Amino acid sequence: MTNETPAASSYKSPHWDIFCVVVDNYGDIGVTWRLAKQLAAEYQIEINLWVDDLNSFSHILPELDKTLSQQQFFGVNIFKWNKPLDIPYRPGSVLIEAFACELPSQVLSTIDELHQESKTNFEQSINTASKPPVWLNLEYLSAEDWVDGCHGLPSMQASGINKHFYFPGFTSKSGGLICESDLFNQRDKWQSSPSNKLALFKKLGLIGIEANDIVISVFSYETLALTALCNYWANIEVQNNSEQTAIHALIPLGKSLASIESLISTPLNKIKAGQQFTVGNLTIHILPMTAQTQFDRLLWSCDFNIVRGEDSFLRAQWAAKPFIWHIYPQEDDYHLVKLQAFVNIYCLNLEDDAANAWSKTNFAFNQQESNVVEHWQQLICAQSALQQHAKHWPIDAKKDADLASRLVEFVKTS
Ligand code: TRH
Repeated sequence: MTNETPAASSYKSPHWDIFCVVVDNYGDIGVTWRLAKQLAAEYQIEINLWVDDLNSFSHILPELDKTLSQQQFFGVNIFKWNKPLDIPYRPGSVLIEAFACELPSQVLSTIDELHQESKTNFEQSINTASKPPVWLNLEYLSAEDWVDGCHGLPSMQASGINKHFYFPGFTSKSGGLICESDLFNQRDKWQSSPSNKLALFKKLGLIGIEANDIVISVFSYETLALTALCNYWANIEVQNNSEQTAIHALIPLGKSLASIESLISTPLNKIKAGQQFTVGNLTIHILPMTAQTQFDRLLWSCDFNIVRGEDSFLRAQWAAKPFIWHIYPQEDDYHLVKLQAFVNIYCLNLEDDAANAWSKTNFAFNQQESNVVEHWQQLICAQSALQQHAKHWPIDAKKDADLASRLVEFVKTS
């Protein structure tokens, strides 16, 4: 170190840094953005969220200015993470790498320097606060059994610093689930009056939805199962030859549209937000992507939600409505193992017929099977049991503490 360069410890502050690489879609930024907002709002922690792709981020935070290298929303400092890093890194008390993203070399060398300083100070019995930040790798959510055994484990890095693996999960021994402290109250208040959902639909420009119509949100990847379901919903009246409640599918711009292209006879590149297509009993409404809080309210407002990935999957559970989870596909169909692990815990206290229909519908949807329609019909027969279960599930799943509060405790004891 030269005389001109101050010691790394002289920059140390109590803030937390969260680094996020947008690998694919919106899940990486979706999860880190939720966590950052909650830590800032509920724990008054200064959060620096470093994101490498502001364009993806702007889909779930429309106010974001993609050209700015630094900006603040909801009390969170958002930094554009250019490679190499062109904003100086100031070590804080916690350093979170989301989903094993590779941290910038500038960050790694700074914490290494802090570690060396703290070792020297310890050897010389000098009492300073020059410890490196608590370093965590925030992992993907899974309901698999092994999560409990791996949560919190340290991994010694070449520099001699421990990095801890933080695993979200559904058990008390895991890292918990992201859930804002007032979320369930807000949801219950919202759902207590149908006028809230109707006002939201109006605000979104959705025309023709009556209070008793069936409204289904669809945020999935491409799958033939969705095509089959939409065809079924469109033709229900014809098949049953009876008066049928109208069905509305609310579909944001994105991957689901490839699966309904044939149904509405409109090429993908001509489908725009705000359009509406009626096919038999089904009306498809095309939505723009909206901010996360509005997306949550949309899930609260629908009768059934089809969600995907990691974050919308959890938000569908918090919505207390029945849902299908289109899990992010992985090599060798490993996602089906993850799906089964979740099905096992979700169905534990669900009566057999409902559990069977729900599980089969989810597997058929994920395996692109057209017999998803048969399972869906069974699922509708078990609707009231499913709805009741969906209402209780969030309390069971959250347990005594959410992810942010467990994380804050974890940091205190690390
Ligand atoms: O976008 P995703 O498919 O992200 C995926 C998964 O997280 C997957 O686990 C991961 O491995 C992969 O990315 C790399 O699905 P997910 O996780 O549901 O994220 C979507 C985010 O977008 C979520 O935070 C909700 C948000 N969203 C909005 O804010 N507004 C919207 O209008 C919509 C449709 C979504």
